[in-house]
Amino acid sequence: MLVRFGISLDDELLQKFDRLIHRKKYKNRSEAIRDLIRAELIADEWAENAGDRVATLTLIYDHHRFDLAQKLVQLQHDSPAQVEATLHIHLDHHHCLEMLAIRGRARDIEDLADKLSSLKGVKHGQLVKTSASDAVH
Ligand code: NI
Repeated sequence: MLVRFGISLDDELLQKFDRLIHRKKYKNRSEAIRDLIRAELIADEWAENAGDRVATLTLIYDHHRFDLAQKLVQLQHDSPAQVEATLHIHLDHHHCLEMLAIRGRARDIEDLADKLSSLKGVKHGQLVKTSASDAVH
């Protein structure tokens, strides 16, 4: 069931919001507001450490770094979070890009992402926390 409701806000704030959603290619305010609400609900879901969560981690690393590939794999095996799939791309002579789909408890996923991202030779790590649960859609 679709429910309509009104929002009162400052006209300057509304102009800023309209410029933002135009840049982000939203067709209308309703869809933009729905996505903002979902993002907050997902953040709230992740704040609880109960239940299954799902995320992707993207890493860029220097594969010439001694032992790095082995450490990355070891940490994944040791984690209570489950790495469901990985995608590895040999970007150039020095760099690998790796994407990991991870499932598990929120803190276990964050802990694994922090450990992998902070290894020497890992140049960038970005964790995207998401959700497909009924609680947020
Ligand atoms: Ni590679």
